[in-house]
Amino acid sequence: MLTIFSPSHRLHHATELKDGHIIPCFEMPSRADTILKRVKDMDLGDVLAPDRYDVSRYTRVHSERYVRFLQNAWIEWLATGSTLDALPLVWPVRELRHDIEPEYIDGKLGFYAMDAGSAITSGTWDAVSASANTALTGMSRIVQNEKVAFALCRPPGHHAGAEYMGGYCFLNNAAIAAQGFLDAGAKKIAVLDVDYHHGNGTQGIFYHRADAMFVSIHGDPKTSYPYFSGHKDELGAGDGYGFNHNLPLPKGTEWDTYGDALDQACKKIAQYAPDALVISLGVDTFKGDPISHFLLESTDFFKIGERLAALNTPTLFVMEGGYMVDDIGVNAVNVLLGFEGRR
Ligand code: OKP
Ligand code: ZN
Repeated sequence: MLTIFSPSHRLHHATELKDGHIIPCFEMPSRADTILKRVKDMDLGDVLAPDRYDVSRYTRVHSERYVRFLQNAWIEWLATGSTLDALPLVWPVRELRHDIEPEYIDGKLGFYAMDAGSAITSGTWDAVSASANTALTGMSRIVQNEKVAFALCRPPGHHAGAEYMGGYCFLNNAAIAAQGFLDAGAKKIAVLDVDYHHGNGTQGIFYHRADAMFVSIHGDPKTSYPYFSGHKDELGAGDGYGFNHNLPLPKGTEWDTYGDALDQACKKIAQYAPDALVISLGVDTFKGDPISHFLLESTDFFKIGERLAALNTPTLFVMEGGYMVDDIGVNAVNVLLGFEGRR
């Protein structure tokens, strides 16, 4: 299968707060490089650079003012005299005002963020736009009759909502690609999110819509990030009611339980019969992942790919999380090899 990859991902390398210390983000450049190396070592197929796309492709799922914020944030941050990572420190929770965009960057950062895990740096815009373009290029190849493609996106996207960043995500690559399929003529699209963390951003973007089904298998939000979405009773709203399905699983989940949930998810998707399928591919479900709590083995990732191939639908894999840097190449590519019937 084709892989789409841009070295521009390296322009985003940020820090995060952990236990009172500022450390390099778990979401680091070596992740994508490790996966690319494995793609090449296993001869998965050709590796292409992404095409360029206009920001109007991103504003199909994000608000214009949010995309403008992402483009300008670093310059506005520099203008305050700061030179290190731009991190939010104040958020408009509950009864605080959500309707007025602050003029000052410190306020804007909180206004457009769900957490403090998504620092903006000098290269963030270039990296996140290349990441979205990577997903769009994979989508476009499938529209041109490729059966499957792997968008090796970094930074990831599934926590980014219509108007917010969070969880290392800025532009929602999977949602931008899914909307791209619809704009290219697809009538129905499904996004299946197998990252350990609930894809709150993708869910929110399509929550009111019947032309995009969102299904997610993830750590129960009662005990896992992002904590405030991903429960079973989130079924969609309005026209979108019945087109959103969450399958939260407890910490410590192993393949048997995971495989059952994957079967259920695939059944929902098969009933929906989408014209194309987008997989938010996180491999942080691995037993050794430093920030997640499932116990999948490297060989289990083949089985995920095999199950997805059985849906017999044009499929775009979009890379999301996975933080055990040495193993993520093997685990991510095992899904793709499983999909191709190679193992
Ligand atoms: C992004 B993706 C845990 C901190 C959690 C954010 C996690 C974002 C995960 N100690 N910080 O879904 O893999
Ligand atoms: Zn994750």
